[in-house]
Amino acid sequence: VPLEETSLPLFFGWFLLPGIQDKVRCTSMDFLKTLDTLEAFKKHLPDFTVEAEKEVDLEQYFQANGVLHCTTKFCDYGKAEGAKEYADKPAVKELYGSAFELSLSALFVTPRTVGARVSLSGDQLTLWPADAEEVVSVVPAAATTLPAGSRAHITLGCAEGVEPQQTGFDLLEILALQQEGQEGELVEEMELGSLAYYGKGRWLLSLREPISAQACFSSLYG
Ligand code: 2AM
Repeated sequence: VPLEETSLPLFFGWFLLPGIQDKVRCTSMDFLKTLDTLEAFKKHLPDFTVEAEKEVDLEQYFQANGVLHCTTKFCDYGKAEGAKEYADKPAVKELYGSAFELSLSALFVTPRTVGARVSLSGDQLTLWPADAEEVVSVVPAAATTLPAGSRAHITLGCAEGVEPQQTGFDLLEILALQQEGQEGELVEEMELGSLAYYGKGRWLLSLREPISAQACFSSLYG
């Protein structure tokens, strides 16, 4: 009996190949290392952490775990809504095990998560579930105004006690602000790109050169 007939995975997604995982981790570390030394970051530190700390070491603050990936559909072994329908989609079956080039266009940091925004191509959007942005209770603007694929991201780290799915919500929140016309306060031109501040401890670094990341579309049973 094929495995897919007995159970569904924890999630489907694109899993970064080992070499590019190292590169993305290093880029993210470099960014965090620089960010927490910037005067602008120190100025907004009270937005970032509730504790009356003078400094924060961002590399320590976020915990990374597991293989870097961009979740398409969280199935929770079949318990999540739409899991079976997703697994049965022709595109999912056809492209399972195929290689893709993901484009990482931005890095973002909030008091809860650090992640990379993934800008999906038309091809890649065929694997994107229609309901991914329907998180009205968490980010009200997301479902109505943001295009499909907006939530696509790679979680690079979470603060203690924060669930990984928070990374997607944090990204949607920033994109919803942009959609409303809030450009963010341009803080600094960094080597990697331009850094903008969106209030409440939310930082977005738009990469000058998007990172092209080889990834395999697959699933994790965990
Ligand atoms: P992430 O995609 O933001 O990193 C296993 O927990 C993986 O599934 C993680 O990568 C996690 O978050 C994602 N995940 C967990 N719960 C989820 C949910 N309810 N919706 C979407 N993705 C979820």
